[in-house]
Amino acid sequence: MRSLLLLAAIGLHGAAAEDGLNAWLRYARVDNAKHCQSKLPSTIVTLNATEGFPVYTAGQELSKGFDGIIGKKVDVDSIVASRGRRGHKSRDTTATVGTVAAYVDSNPGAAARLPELIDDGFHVSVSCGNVLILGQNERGALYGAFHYLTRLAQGDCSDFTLTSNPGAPIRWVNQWDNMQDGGTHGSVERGYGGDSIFFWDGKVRDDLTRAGQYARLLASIGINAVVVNNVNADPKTLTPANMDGLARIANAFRPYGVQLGVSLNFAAPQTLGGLSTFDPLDQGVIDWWQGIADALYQRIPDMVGYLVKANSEGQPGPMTYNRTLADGANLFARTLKPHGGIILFRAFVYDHRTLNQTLDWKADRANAAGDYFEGLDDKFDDNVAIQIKYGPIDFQVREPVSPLFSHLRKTASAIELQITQEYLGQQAHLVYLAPMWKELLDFDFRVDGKRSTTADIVGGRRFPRKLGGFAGVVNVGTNTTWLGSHLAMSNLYAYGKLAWDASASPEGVLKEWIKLTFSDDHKVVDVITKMSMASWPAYENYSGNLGIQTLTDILLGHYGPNPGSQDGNPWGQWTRADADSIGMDRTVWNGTGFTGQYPPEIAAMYERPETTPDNLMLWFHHVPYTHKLKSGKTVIQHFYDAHYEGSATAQTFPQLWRKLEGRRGIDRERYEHVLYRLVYQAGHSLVWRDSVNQFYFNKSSIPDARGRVGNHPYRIEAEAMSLEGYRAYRVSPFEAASGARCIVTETNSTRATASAVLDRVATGRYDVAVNYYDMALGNATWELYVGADRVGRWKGDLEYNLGRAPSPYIDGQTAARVTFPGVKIKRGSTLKIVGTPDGLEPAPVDYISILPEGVVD
Ligand code: GCV
Repeated sequence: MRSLLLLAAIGLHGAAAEDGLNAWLRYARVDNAKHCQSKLPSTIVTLNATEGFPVYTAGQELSKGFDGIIGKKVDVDSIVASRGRRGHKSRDTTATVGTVAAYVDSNPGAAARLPELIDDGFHVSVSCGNVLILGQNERGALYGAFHYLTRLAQGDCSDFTLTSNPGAPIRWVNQWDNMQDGGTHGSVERGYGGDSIFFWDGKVRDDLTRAGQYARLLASIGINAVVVNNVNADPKTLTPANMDGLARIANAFRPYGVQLGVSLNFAAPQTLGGLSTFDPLDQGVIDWWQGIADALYQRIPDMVGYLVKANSEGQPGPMTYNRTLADGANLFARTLKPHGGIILFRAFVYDHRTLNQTLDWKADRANAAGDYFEGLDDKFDDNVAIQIKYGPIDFQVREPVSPLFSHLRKTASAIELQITQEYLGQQAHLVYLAPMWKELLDFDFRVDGKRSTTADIVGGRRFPRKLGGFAGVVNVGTNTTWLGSHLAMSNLYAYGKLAWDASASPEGVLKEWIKLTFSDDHKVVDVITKMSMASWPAYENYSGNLGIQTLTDILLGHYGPNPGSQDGNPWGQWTRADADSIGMDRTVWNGTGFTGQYPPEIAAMYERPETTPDNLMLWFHHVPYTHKLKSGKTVIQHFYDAHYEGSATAQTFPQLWRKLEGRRGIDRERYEHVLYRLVYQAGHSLVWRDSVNQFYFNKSSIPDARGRVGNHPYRIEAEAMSLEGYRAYRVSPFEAASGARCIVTETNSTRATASAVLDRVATGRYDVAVNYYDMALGNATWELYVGADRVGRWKGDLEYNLGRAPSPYIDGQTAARVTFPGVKIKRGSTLKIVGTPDGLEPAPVDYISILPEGVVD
């Protein structure tokens, strides 16, 4: 269907429909193409290129890019550098692309003039139609070609010279792809863009076209490796047949210089190999793993290495045998060493079963990584890097940077970021993450009283180390948009750009992405920039502020609001909210001691509420709701206000986006796709606002100073309407419904009606909003009538249109809103909802809002 649309549809103002597959590499024709034609070279020469390797690919990309972006056909001539160029007339202008070594081979005198490049670095010089693109290695040459094309695609065909080296050698992405669909996590764990592009039914897919296309996108932003399978690894990934399959994925990646990595299951020697143990110090186990490494490298000589999650969330690990994490990591490091591979060993180690909130005030999951890695800094082999999630808990909307970065001076580290928006709206909410990442990367730990930013630590600059860098959990899927949303792709683009150069500006990178993905139409750039830059602060405001974490349902889908789910379980994402106070006391003097894991200057700052930034207050301190913040507001009033502000910002997104209808680069298909999500987000942000505010109002009994919380004069509660075939239903958690209740049909097969006479509504035009629940167990239908007129009809089909985790419950995850603008209402007319259940979806309705112009509630 989608591809038919792609072929057939011509969007607004002739803009061809786009499905997102080419993301920012569309090579769309620029406005000044004619002007640029004469500035392009007339030949492309690749030096020592071999088909299937990056220099060859660079030549092909240049040719394709020149054709698409500028409309000039330029052929590629691949030559062996030492034999020199053949058959070119001196008046030809040339784009030469290759490695420094190949170039110097044919131009020995040039060596002294070339700038210094490190691994993957590139040099590009464009002058009067001649283009020289050199990489320190083949991959670097391809990066240089993409850089040049990226400029052309933004309409810039001016001369320039640039030398660029990466800020860190490890620039990987992780995919949490399962070999087998099903179970609680489906095809891609925490993936919201469809099934795995690599695996299906326990095997590597036959058709790996998407794997190659993914590698192309990644190479264009400087990513050099992909770990293709879930860190919750299936031991069967390592059967001979699957290793053959992995080799096919590596073949699909290789033309783009992207290396393949594999996640391992620590217990595989036992579960797959049939050994009696998986003790990392057992010789039989060591030999087994050596056999695996040899077998993999025999098939994939350029495999990058491994990623290992151990002793975490039920995964096996070395501690099962009382061995250290270093024993575990070094086991693999040594098997990789002869092949030149490296291992990223995750610091996400904690026990989710025994943490006890009630019995132990000092228990704290945030302490786990620091505790488990204590004393191990000089114990890891030099081909190990520790992969550390940015915060000590788990990809929350705001966390302090993990102190472990400052503990590892001898051991390399990599920061783990999450592009897939597990706790940040699952791509159904626009949340541009680069500003958050930037804050994390710029954080200065003040180790030994000296500037020690996260970026400098993982880049191996603060404590000189040859490894280190970035790991981003991406989780693309088979959806043509890759992540399930066109706008979410700005996060992947920004991730690559920051991994290459952590000093890049999130806004600058965003603008570049907009121009490449849509167009350089100034309105398009302004609007998407405005929405995106406002999106993380807005999401933080309506999902969990002051460092309390994303107040989502941590036991189920990690998506909708459910503040109560944080506490009372051993997962340790606690808030310790009670009737008077809230927050985790992580101080040394009275709390869990976590602040003491930071170097002294930072520890002192976080130890006292007076010096802790407001945005992390509840992360570090347990304070009364009436505690005054630096802003002058109390904690509870800040909660109320922030949730109103954040959701008000989200209301502006669809309005802003609508201004782009018909603008250059905004084709109908992408316009509708984005609008659908932004409208949904605006509605769901209100669900967040009301749930969180109601929850804390209920806990604290402190009213909102501005009288908004619990006071909704425009709402008609569904349970207060006249019901025929509907019945009232108590929602759990209570705050996920206005008034704690909704209505559901009495049976799964009969239509039901809820009606109310609008005798207190003055005649006029109103926006009518209906809050309902769209569960994943059926496709109910709702119809809304005013008098005899049907205002609208909609279906419970969000599960097909949004990639967010499906849920079978009536709760904050499935709560949604549909709005009908400008409905004519006469005083005294009857408002009626007709619900037709389907499957196990009983057409639930929460409330209806009759909103005068400009009011949203
Ligand atoms: C792959 C969180 C996620 C899990 C994930 C885990 C991890 O807990 O919810 O889905 O597992 O982190 O990073 O290992």
